[in-house]
Amino acid sequence: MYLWERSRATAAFAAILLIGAAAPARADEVEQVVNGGFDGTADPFWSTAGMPIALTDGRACVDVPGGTTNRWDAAIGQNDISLVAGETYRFSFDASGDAGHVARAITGLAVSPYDTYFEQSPVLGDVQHYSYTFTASASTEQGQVAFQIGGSAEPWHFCVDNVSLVGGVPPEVYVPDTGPRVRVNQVAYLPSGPKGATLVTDATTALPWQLNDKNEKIAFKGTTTPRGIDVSSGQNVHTIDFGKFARKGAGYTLTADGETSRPFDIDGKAYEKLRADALKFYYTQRSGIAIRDDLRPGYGRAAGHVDVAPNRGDGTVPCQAGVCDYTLDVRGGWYDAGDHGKYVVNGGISVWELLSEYENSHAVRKIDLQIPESGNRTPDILDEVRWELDFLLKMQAPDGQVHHKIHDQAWTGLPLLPDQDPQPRELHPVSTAATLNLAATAAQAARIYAKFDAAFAARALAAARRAYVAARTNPISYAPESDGVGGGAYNDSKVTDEFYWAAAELYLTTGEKQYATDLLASPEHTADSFGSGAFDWASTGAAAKLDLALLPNRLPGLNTVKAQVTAGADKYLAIQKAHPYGVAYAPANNMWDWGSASIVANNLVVLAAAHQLTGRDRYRDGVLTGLDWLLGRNALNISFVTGYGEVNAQNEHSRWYAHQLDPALPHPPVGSLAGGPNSSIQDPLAQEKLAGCVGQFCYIDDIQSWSTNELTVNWNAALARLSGYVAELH
Ligand SMILES: [Ca+2]
Ligand SMILES: [Ca+2]
Ligand SMILES: [Ca+2]
Repeated sequence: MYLWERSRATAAFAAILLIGAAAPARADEVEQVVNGGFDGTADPFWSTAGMPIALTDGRACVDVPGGTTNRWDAAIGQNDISLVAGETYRFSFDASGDAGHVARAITGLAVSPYDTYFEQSPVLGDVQHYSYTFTASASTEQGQVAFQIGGSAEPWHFCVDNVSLVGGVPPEVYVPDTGPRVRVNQVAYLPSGPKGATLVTDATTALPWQLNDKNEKIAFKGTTTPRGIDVSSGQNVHTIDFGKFARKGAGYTLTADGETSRPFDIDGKAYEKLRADALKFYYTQRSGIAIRDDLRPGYGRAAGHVDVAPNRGDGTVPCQAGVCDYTLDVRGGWYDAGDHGKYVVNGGISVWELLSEYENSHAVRKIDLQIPESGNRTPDILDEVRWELDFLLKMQAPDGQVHHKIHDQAWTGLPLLPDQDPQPRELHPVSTAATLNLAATAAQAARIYAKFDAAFAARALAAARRAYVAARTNPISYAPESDGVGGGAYNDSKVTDEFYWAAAELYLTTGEKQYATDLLASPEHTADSFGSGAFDWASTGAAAKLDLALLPNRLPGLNTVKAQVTAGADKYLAIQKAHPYGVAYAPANNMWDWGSASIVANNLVVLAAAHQLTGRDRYRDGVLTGLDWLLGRNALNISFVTGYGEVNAQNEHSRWYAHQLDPALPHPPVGSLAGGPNSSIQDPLAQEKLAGCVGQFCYIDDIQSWSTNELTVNWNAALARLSGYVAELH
């Protein structure tokens, strides 16, 4: 089995929402709320101190005090609610409030540990009816329905009426809105590149299609190629090839079978912006520094985890109990994903891929990322990666091994800005994988940063050598799968690939024979490293081979490594050719992995490497065709990149880009790559809405779906390198 998943604790509840959807009544529906209409009295509802309930026109109203911090600092609710695990409930109410204010409506446990079983945070205005359904997975007689309305700087007015929690409601069936049946890259095709589209249809014989320009004049036409049933989606599909049309322009559409696609451009410019946006993503992921609003309008925030309350801070972090007797200063680095954890193995692969983009591109050195270090004499991409490298170096233990990760003691809820996280922080045990991640990336950094900061380069190389020796001394310290409370486990018990990768980077930097000897003796050297997915945080053999193949070195028998890279690329090309959506990824049994969008992107990076190695057009064309899937030519008709394409992912799971939960917070920044379809749907929301999903359909753009729709530093590194390659093609 392919090791990909960040094992995580599963939440103890399931939730589903449908605004305004009235489920059909059933005989066994039971009202759980007493006096939800506030008839003559507010009893048995309670409210927090200093905020008495007034009955106004038969509704319950309160003057919410200003100056509170948390949503739960001001609330109205009712206790003694009964919930039965597995039952579906409809939670509904009428609410109003001063425009723009938010009520967090919850069903949860009224006693410690105050679990939340369901929550929604509608933005209020004039009176509106709200209705949601969810399925309880815990049984209790001590449930609670509440409206949490604190957290506002200024006072405001809130009213609620007709509060209802009805049990025995049939669950809603979720049907995604997939728009027109003609599926295209919603961003842009390169004028000189291939241009493919996919038509979903019942027809089994060829159909005419036409390309229209922005004035709706026919620019080109042809007939479709029937492709039968696509395994990855279960759909009957045709493909459309308009690659011979090469006229630049904006606002083109494709029409076939009575359906017209979403608009797209024929132009390469978008990819220059995308490559920069994909890199700019890292600044707003930074820990340990205030994010400047002048550099990222709408994203400014206080520094996270710098030892200012309520943060416990990352300045003197102890280990988990019994793990070590020292503390480390591990401030800085990037937050890994939508949580506040920092993980060496995921940071390591991200650093590698971004530095790899740097080593393979001259143009990227000139890109202004609008970060505090812009305008100094170091390329911004290196300044940004340095923020993470300094953190990785701090994670090295006194004996040369490296701590696997540092994160909160317990999982936190959403939304939660980094500087508001109250959880204690802990270092987790050292691991061989983390130690080798530092060896690989610090060795890579040593050769790249030497001309900008010789002292740093020397320090990095010394740390890399020390880590490599420490890993050889401790070769089987595996991070356990069970260590997934408060942060992802990132467990990996196969580290021959990490040993190979570290030896490769040390060899490329130093040219020393000892590292060549280790490379040639490694079982990875002759193994096929190009599996269903090429490389990721747990599988680094292919990453090493790309660097050995592309960078100057004198490794004996190097041609066999180059041949492995092109053989891997040929395998992905063959998969793509057979795929009617042009995907260079065909997981066994159509079980799409966690983070599939980044797996697709990284397989395309292998094609790009083969293009660099051989100059053959078919690899370049494969990259471009594969890109189309990420940007809208897919079963869901959605671009997995925020801000790119007419319909794009914008509610990725994050504690601070949590606009879906709090309108005062932003969406994820443009250029964020969503996780993408994940057949295992580990989160409760996906389990509710996507049960029984086929391949490509196992995705939902909802902030609660952390297993299909998170964002991470390693996934964006794949997008950055891929879009960087594409940006330089035209
Ligand atoms: Ca009433
Ligand atoms: Ca700079
Ligand atoms: Ca591994």
